[in-house]
Amino acid sequence: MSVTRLSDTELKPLLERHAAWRLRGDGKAIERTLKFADFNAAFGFITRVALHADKVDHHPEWSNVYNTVKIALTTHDCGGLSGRDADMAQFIDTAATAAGAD
Ligand code: H2B
Repeated sequence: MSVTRLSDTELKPLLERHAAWRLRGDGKAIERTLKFADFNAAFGFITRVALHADKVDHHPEWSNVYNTVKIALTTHDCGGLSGRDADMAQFIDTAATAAGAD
């Protein structure tokens, strides 16, 4: 399926709306680090995001060490950021707040 890469003009409001996310150096991904109370809370969050990611067929690049989850969002199909990353950032921000993440 073809996915369109966001233009710089479209990228600006995305970054403003999702203040916890930073544009990666190469401009092809946004990144966020989340800290939870403990591993249980972190893994619960990971599980909810994973099930959603599989449902919408858009998968984060991430790592987990105990209560810390690092996430990068990018769209492989267009080699950069697309509306799918904006939608995923929105889902993650809501799930993170619900799970009490910093
Ligand atoms: N996830 C991400 N992050 N980017 C993609 O382009 C992508 C994906 N493409 N998950 C999907 C799967 C694609 O490979 C399958 C075939 O639909």
